[in-house]
Amino acid sequence: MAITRVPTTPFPDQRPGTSGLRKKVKVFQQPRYVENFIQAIFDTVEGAEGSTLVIGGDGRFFNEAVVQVALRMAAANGFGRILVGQKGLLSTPAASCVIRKHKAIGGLVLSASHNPGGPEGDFGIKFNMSHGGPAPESFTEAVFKRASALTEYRIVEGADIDLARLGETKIGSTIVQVIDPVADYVELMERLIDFNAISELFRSGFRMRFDALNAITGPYAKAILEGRLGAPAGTVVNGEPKPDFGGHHPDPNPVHAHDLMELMMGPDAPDFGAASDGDGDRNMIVARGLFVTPSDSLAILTSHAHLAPGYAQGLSGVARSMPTSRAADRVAKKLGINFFETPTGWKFFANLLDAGLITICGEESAGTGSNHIREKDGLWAVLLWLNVLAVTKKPADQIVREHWAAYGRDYYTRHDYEELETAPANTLMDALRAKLATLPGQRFGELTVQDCDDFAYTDPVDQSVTPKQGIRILFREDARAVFRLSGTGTSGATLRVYLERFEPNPDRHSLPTAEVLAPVVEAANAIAEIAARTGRSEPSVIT
Ligand code: VG1
Ligand code: CO
Repeated sequence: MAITRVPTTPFPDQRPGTSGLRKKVKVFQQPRYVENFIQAIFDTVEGAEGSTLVIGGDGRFFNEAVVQVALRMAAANGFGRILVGQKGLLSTPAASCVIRKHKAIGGLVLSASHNPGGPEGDFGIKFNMSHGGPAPESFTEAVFKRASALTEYRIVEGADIDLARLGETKIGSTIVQVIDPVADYVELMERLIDFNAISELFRSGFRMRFDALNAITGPYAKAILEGRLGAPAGTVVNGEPKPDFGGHHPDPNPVHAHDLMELMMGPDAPDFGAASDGDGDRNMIVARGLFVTPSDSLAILTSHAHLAPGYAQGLSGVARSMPTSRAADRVAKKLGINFFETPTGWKFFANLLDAGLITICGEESAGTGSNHIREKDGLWAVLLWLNVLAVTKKPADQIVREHWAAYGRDYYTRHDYEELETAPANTLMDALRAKLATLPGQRFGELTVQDCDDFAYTDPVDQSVTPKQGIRILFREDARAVFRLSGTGTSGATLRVYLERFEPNPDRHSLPTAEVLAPVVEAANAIAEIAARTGRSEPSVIT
């Protein structure tokens, strides 16, 4: 086998963000761009020689071409065995599952997740560690450093591998094994979730719609919901993964999954609605006539998880990202289990999961997961919900309302200002930071600032400190506003403003969210001077 050492020069912008390196497809298509980044990863992985590597992606445009390059580079870099999903496909949770099950040293997951696909859309590459989870910042920073000084990459020249056929081939002495992307994942779900109870539920006439938004979860959802659990054919819609997601924006929220929302809010709504994102790690849950916020979903799953076989022993603890509402905190308190607040991004949960400090975790951005893998897991969350519905025999909206009655309701919304110019967006955050000391006691409309800070996280396991993870403003009226800049966007800057207000009074649990949160929105806009500093009078997306 001839290994070619190709001379290269570094690209200055290969610094991974919240979840891997995410750029426009056009950026990744520059000659040597993909190769450089993959080489920087391989140079950073310790013990690559002879070890097992997992490769797969969400099937978006450019996926297969990058898989082929990654295979030939992995062989040139001495990996012993490569497990690659058939047709180059693996959902993010399935990749995490395969890495753990087959004791791989890590995996390359090709995805820009919830970002749009197609030649004009986004692409991404992330590396997951041997525990199956996203690489921590220490690793991604080392990759960035390496990429910034790279002088050559290694590749084996040769024909493309046939990714359509399951089975083994070789590149030099490296074994390439094309695996069924769904099988290991289904087997794991079967151990955690009560498949019999859910089958019984479907047999009794329960109806749901799962909208895969033409992204990766289609084959997984079809295999499990329709194949194993007996849901009627057609339960999964938009189930074919497409390179451009069929024009869908594969972000499962009420705005981008509008067809599902319309159905679930209409007179012919089935019992339950769900959707997932580009790479299958996010979930959207909709009851009949009621969207379930991801923050509420995390709290509800925390209080009901013991109904599923995988969690029958109870939970050790729960963690949520800082901008996620405080609903899960109250459940943790009631159950007397651990509770942690982490920065945004799944990589911060891995240590807590590995150390057994938590069993379940989630983010306001529609990510929920548990210790079964080290990624968030869209379909798992949907199956756990179905398990809860099957055991309690209650409709989903009733479960949510009962939860509010028991714990109070956290009204929640997120305002995104997308594609801002980078400089003013940074200035907005800096100005906000600068005035933190003066805010407590100040009144904005009907709210008064009680406390505020710039969130810094000390990992309880390895004591690493991650500063500047978002600005939190707490109001005396039990409301909160959080500001941070996105780390997954690919053009300009995106400002995220997270707004919430706690309402303990059950008589006030059925109000329109926008109405309850209007004073918080107003105060947040005034404090951050959003309109003046961004020139925008409205957010681009409200979820
Ligand atoms: C966003 C979400 C964050 C999530 C990340 C990756 O990050 O806010 O909660 O973990 O996307 O999700 P940011 O930095 O843009 O706010 V996925 O499904 O795109 O991998
Ligand atoms: Co995702």
